[in-house]
Parts: sequence; C-alpha cells; structure tokens
Amino acid sequence: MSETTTLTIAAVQERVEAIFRRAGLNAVQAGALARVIVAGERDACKSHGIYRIEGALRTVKAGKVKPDATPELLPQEGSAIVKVNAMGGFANPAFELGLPVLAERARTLGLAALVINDCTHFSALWPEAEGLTDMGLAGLVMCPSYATVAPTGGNKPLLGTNPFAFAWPREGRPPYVFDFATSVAARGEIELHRRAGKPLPEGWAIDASGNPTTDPDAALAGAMLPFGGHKGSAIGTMIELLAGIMIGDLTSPEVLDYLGTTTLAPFHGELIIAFSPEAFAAGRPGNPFDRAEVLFDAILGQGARLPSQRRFAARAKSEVDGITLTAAEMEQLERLHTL
Ligand code: NDP
Ligand code: PYC
Repeated sequence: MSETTTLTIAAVQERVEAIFRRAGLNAVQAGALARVIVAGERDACKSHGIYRIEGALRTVKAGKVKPDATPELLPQEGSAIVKVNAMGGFANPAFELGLPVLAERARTLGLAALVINDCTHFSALWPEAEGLTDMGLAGLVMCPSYATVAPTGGNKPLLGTNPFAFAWPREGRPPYVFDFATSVAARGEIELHRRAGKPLPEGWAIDASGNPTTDPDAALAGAMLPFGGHKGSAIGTMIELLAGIMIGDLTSPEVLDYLGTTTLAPFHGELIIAFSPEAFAAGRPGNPFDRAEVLFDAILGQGARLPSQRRFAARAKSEVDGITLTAAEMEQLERLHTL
C-alpha cells in the first residue's frame, strides 16, 4: 500500500494558498482559489481538487489570467441584475464579492441574478451553489467552458462541458445540491483516467474521426459526448446562450479560439440566479421548506440518495479526520511550492 499523509483542512488551505502567493497571485485571488480547491479535496471531488493547481498556474504563466486582479462590483443600485467584473482574474473572488449584494437583492425582489464577466473559471460550481443556500436562498449556477463536446448528431467539439448546478436550502441539514457537467463526464475525469492509464467507460467520447472510443488520449483529441443525448446537448446549448451570449461574454468555441488550447483554464463569464422560496410561495398554502422535506423524504424512502449526499459524508469525515493525500499528491504540493 502506498504511503499517505493526513493533514487538517486548515493546513491544506495554508499550503495551497502559499503556492498561489509564491506564484504571484494577490491575497484576494489566492485565498478564494485555495478555498474552492481545498473544498474539492475535503469533499472527495478529486477532479476539481489539488489536481487543478497546476492548470491554474499554467494559465497564469501563459498570461491568460491576471494574478493581481481585483474584481469590481458595477454600480446598479436596486437592480435585479448584479454585475461583477472579474477584471481578468479568477471567477471565485468575483463571486465572493458579488454574493452579499446578490443575496440582499434576491431577498428584497424575490429573485436576482449575479453576472460575472471576464473571468477564468476552472472549479466546481457547488461552492457557489452553497454560497446561496448559506444565505437561505435557492439558485442556479452555470457557465460555458471551451469547445470539447460534440452536439448530439454532430462529430466535432463545439459545446463546452458546461457545468450546471442547483441548490435548495434545508433547515438544520446540508442543502439539496446537484452539480454536474452537461457532458457525460467532466473533462477532468478523462484526464484523471489518462493519468491512471485506465480506459474510459463506453459512451463518454468519440475519436477525431467521430468513432466511439474508450481511449482517453483519443477522446482528448476527439470530442466528448453530452449526457442524456439530445437533452444534455440542448441544456449545454442553453448555457452557451444564457451564460455566454446573453451576458455579453464568450461562448465555448470563442473561448477555444481565444486560448488556442484546452490545457489552460477557460476564460468566459458565469451566471448565478438566486430565488427566495418564501417570496415565490407567498400567499400560497404550505411552507415551501416543509413541503420540500416531504419530497426529499419520499426520494430517500425509495432507497435513493440525494445528490451531494456522498460529498457531505466525505466532508463530515474530513472535518473530523482531516484530508488524506497520496505520496504523489504530497510530492505535487511540495514541488509546486518550490517553483
Ligand atoms: P458527477 O457525475 O460526478 O456528479 C454529479 C452530481 O450528481 C453530484 O451532485 C453528485 O453528488 C450527484 N450524484 C452522483 N451519483 C448520484 C446518485 N446515484 N444519486 C443521486 N445523486 C448522484 O459530476 P460531473 O463529473 O459531471 O462533474 C463534476 C464536477 O465538475 C462538477 O462539480 C462540475 O461543476 C465540475 N465541472 C466544472 C467545469 C467548469 O468549467 N468549471 C466544467 C465541467 C464540470 P455527489 O457529489 O454526492 O456524488
Ligand atoms: O472538468 O470539464 C471540466 C472542466 C473544464 C473546465 C474546468 N473543468
């Protein structure tokens, strides 16, 4: 059995943040980035954990993201649309800046949207989704990526893996959250299979000639497939429209043209929509949160699990036992710290 090291969540945060600071990121960028990466490790979401540090650093080195950016909140007093310009930095600090204003507007107006423009986004969306439920709000989060997914019936990369998350707050329990790529799997999963020398499951990808493949290299050179056939293809397209074109930011094909590669983190925008369930349900019978619990109980009552249940169980364990890293992951952290 290979050697492992267990560190507290705070110790991993300190190490990851130090790596980003040494690489020239300002405190605002480094802190927010380290928080989402460490949250990924804490919640056993390896495809968006410390494995992502190298990609973020490569993107900084390539000059495609500004390590010293300070996000700016655009003045739109009272509007349901809250806009934050990430100023060419990462999306995560821009979200942290916009969230309190978004929450205040959603509570006042019943719903509000946060538009983040000019950002690099490489992380999972559930940290943003949970930011909403922490404020007692439900919400949707989405962003494009870069062209790596063929639309159903097509054979070339066009759509992104376009992640989509939803969250609903629950009293005294972890929220209901789902968060997934609109491709069969996140691109990070293909890369992790390649690194582990493992074949992909059938139905994930096609090669450069449009034939089905289970070879991760052939998949990376070809195209990934949308989840659920035409349904995932349409949802991926909706995300290009709402979180690309509608917010005046790049679509996945435009991101690929801009970057010229999928080895750097994508530069585009992000859309977060927050709802106040109380405001929507006002004047109608029943408390929306109590009614939601009835639905969740019925799902669980059939022996099904709720999305994020695995993740929250991993989080509860990490909070007690710490985060266990492999020797290769520890070596990666040491190496990146001395770059
Ligand atoms: P997964 O298929 O691993 O998981 C998707 C969701 O489904 C999770 O909420 C998961 O909960 C839930 N789930 C899984 N199995 C079950 C089950 N049996 N019953 C109920 N719920 C279940 O996600 P993807 O691989 O598609 O995406 C992984 C991550 O990659 C996401 O966080 C996404 O945001 C991110 N991503 C980011 C991109 C970007 O551009 N920034 C692009 C693409 C993806 P649980 O976690 O508890 O298992
Ligand atoms: O895993 O598909 C992915 C991904 C793309 C950009 C960030 N994550």
